[in-house]
Amino acid sequence: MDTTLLLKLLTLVALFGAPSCSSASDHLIDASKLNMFVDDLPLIPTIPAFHVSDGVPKSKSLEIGMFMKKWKFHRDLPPTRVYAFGRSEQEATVPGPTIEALYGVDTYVTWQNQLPPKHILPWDPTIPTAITKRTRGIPTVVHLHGGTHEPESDGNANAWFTAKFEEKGPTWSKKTYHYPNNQQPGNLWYHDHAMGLTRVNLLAGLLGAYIIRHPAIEDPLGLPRGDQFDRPLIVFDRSFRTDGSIFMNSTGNNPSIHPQWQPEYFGDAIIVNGKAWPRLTVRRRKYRFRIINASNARFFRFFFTNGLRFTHVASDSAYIPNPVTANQTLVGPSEITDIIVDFSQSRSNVAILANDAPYPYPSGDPVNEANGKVMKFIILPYQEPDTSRIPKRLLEYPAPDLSSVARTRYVAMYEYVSDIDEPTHLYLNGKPFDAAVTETPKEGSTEVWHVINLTEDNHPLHIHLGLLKVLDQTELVKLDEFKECMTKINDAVKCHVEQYARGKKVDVPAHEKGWKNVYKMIPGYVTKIAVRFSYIHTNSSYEFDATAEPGYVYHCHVLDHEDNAMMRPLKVIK
Ligand SMILES: *[C@@H]1O[C@H](CO)[C@@H](O)[C@H](O)[C@H]1NC(C)=O
Ligand SMILES: *[C@@H]1O[C@H](CO)[C@@H](O)[C@H](O)[C@H]1NC(C)=O
Ligand SMILES: *[C@@H]1O[C@H](CO)[C@@H](O)[C@H](O)[C@H]1NC(C)=O
Ligand SMILES: *[C@@H]1O[C@H](CO)[C@@H](O)[C@H](O)[C@H]1NC(C)=O
Ligand SMILES: CC(=O)N[C@H]1CO[C@H](CO)[C@@H](O)[C@@H]1O
Ligand SMILES: [Cu+2]
Repeated sequence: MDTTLLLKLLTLVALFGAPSCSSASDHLIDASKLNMFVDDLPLIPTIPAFHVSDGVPKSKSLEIGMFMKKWKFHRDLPPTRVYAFGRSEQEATVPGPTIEALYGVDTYVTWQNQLPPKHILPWDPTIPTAITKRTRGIPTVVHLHGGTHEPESDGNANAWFTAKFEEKGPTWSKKTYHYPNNQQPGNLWYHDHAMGLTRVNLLAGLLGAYIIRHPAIEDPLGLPRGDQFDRPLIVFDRSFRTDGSIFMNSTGNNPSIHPQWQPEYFGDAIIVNGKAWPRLTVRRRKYRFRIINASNARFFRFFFTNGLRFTHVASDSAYIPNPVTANQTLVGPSEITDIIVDFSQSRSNVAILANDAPYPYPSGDPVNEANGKVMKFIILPYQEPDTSRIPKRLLEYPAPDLSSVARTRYVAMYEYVSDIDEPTHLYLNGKPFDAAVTETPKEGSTEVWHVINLTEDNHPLHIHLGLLKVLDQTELVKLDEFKECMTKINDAVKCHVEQYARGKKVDVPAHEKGWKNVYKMIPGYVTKIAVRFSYIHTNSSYEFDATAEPGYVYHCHVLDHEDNAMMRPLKVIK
């Protein structure tokens, strides 16, 4: 290390304090030494997001805090310090309580930051980051992922706040967020979205499920219902030290540029609903599992080791028109897959839910014994009556009207490397987050975006507010030539993208053909998506002002990429 670099690092340490987990205590747990399937799958507490008075559902205001507490991730692990959502410190859980909202009934949430000033994980002040000026405190802000709501309640990355709202980011506008819940029923989740801290705040535990139910149209479908048979499974990966603490490397891959940031976090233990490789005893009948991939960067390709198949009924955001039965499913970070598993079809009394996605996906290391297993289902031996069913038709929403596309855009994904060939940062369209907004869709319009992945990774692209439908995925031929042009002038039209987007076409999997809010962008491909800036279940316009400040964002949902800084503003205009 040269002396200027050393000085720079020492200055940073002096400014921000030594990262809480320095190498001296980095004794990692070997995840493969932990016994699997020894903890029961926890039943995550639910919070109804509405009141019922005289049989009529009414809107509700909730206060939900973020607390530091200890959490047992595994029978044989010491308690782990985490950040947890809950109505009180005692109630708080990892993942946070599942919020159950009702279609058409407003929910108001005051998200309260109750965190002590010093972060339990290392972070990096050299990437674009929320940094407090006057006080100490951990910036947080909550985004309801998949929600159709006003910009002021969207959890803009710069709308962060510290404990007791003592200090606030530049786009902070209100304490109480308003979720109108008047979109299509489906699976959402809430999580931290603070500038440059999202990866560490989620790693610490700030995430939970949010379900919008519309009983009038969902109940007739006859799918499995109730807390026991309809359950979120929130899956993420973590590594631990022998003292139980979460391990995140405090040394970056380019420490002279970014002392701590690394391009992808991978943990070796797979956690479901807050327990490492849990087990669940199930009856021989159908269950619905809403699986949320809340990993920073790990993709999962789920399958059952005993060959048991499952049926997709929805993805993130919305139901699909017809059920799709499969034996495996690839779930990218922040993607949600909503499946029915019929354990009466199981030939054995045990089914292991496993994962075989390489990491980073798709060209990284193969899974090992530890991260290749997810959880175990113990299936009771006797058949039992099951009145739930999987109907032939689910809920269908109109396809995008491609004859009236308002605008075509190109979104190119770039990764930049240092002279030691290690990634330093990633940008969309070659622009940092704080460059002037370039994506300004008209409220009510449908656009077509060509997403051009010029990197080696698969990036799950997530768009706030707008819903997307994948149209096609086409391989780029003569990639080096095209990339050279793009690297020079960063203009897909002038670089004649249409002359390069002529390679293999990859089919969109049947269960991902519906409306989504995030999709995996294959490296070396152009993925064409229709993006709709209106509701999909009705032709009425938004019931809020989507054009208000601070606007929305779109970004890669590999959290380590999003933080540095694969995120751009998105401003809806009239
Ligand atoms: C932490 O990251 C540094 C830099 O990439 C690497 O050399 C080191 O092996 C990592 N430590 C662990 C425990 O993974
Ligand atoms: C979860 O999401 C991460 C990043 O968003 C992705 O890398 C990972 O593959 C996903 N895992 C599963 C099981 O879907
Ligand atoms: C799933 O089915 C396909 C063919 O239908 C087969 O090629 C694949 O090996 C199966 N995967 C698993 C995990 O059983
Ligand atoms: C919305 O408009 C389209 C085209 O005008 C029409 O076909 C459709 O029935 C309308 N949908 C609803 C829910 O009114
Ligand atoms: C356009 C481009 O550079 N694409 C890259 C995408 O990722 C693959 C590897 O998965 C690379 O080979 C391509 O160069
Ligand atoms: Cu990414």
